[in-house]
Amino acid sequence: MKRPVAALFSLLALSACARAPLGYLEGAGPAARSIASLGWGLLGISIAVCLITGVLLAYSIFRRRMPADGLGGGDDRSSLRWIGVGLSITTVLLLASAVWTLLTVRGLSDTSRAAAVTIDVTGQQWWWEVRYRSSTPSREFSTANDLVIPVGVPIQLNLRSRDVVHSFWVPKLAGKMDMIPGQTNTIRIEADQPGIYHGQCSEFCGVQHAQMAFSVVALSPVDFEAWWNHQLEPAGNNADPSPQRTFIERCGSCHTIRGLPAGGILGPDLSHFGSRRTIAAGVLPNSSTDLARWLNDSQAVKPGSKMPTLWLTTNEVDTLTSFLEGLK
Ligand code: HEC
Ligand SMILES: [Cu+2]
Repeated sequence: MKRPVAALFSLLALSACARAPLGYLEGAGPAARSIASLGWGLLGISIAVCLITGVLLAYSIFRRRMPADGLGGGDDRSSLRWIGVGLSITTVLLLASAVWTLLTVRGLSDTSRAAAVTIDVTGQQWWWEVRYRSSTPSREFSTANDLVIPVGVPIQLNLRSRDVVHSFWVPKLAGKMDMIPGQTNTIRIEADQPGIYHGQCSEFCGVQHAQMAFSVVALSPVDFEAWWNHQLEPAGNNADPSPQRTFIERCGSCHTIRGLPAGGILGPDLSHFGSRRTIAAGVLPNSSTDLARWLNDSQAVKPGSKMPTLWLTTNEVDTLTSFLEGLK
């Protein structure tokens, strides 16, 4: 490589290292942390192997020149010894990497601590259905795109898909796990600290794959308990009846609002929609203006989405917007 080009590359690499928000490479929970250590460890081993190989190569090139007559001069036995040394180092390093990887993977599927909460997450084009499980059926409920969890305890996720293969990934909390139609894959996540952790579908699943995001909101156990109890309350039946009627007629075939005779399952459960962070799996922030945009023309906001543009009147958009934003 020409020297200026090499210099440019080193500069770029250095500035990337200095400025990259390395935070996302650090785990915020036990699973992500062991994956991050493994990643850094393997990176370190790879760099060491490259350096050692480079140094030995340079050494062998410069140390001994072929005599002018071109005949040997090398010592066969010492060359063989070097090959032996090289092979043993490689074998040890590769074996160590493999064992470390296997131990990490085994640690990830460790179920010795009982899961505090079990959540079914079903991927669909292009949003996440989230169902909280309980041994008491009346305490179960569904929501979408926001996964709320308590901190400091393992959470069991049962991952499924309703259509094509998706992949569930919250980089700061755990590794990726595929969501496969007709199969249930399980994964554990755990957050050390309260906070919001970004998640994203990481298996191409159709035109809006890139717009299939979600959030994991980690709360203190007390806040989590309060949140769960609040979610169980029926919503929507205390508003005035006209938006309810519009909702049941225009939206009830696809959406559920518990407490109303609207039980569609093609789209997200909207019972407590007003308390969600985003609209349509992270496409828009959840505000009145953005909800009105979505209701006006969902296909312009998320082309190809399974929610058709419904050609509502301005009046219908307005009443539905304030009705849904009120469902805290
Ligand atoms: C044909 C089925 C269908 C109908 C009818 C329908 N929706 Fe939807 N809706 C969906 C689907 C599917 C999504 C998920 C879209 C996505 O994120 O890709 C969705 C998403 C939404 C969201 C965002 C939810 C979230 O958690 O992010 C809102 C709000 C919404 N719809 C409101 C309505 C309202 C109000 C009506 C009636 C005026 C309506 N929908 C009619 C299928 C439908
Ligand atoms: Cu996807």
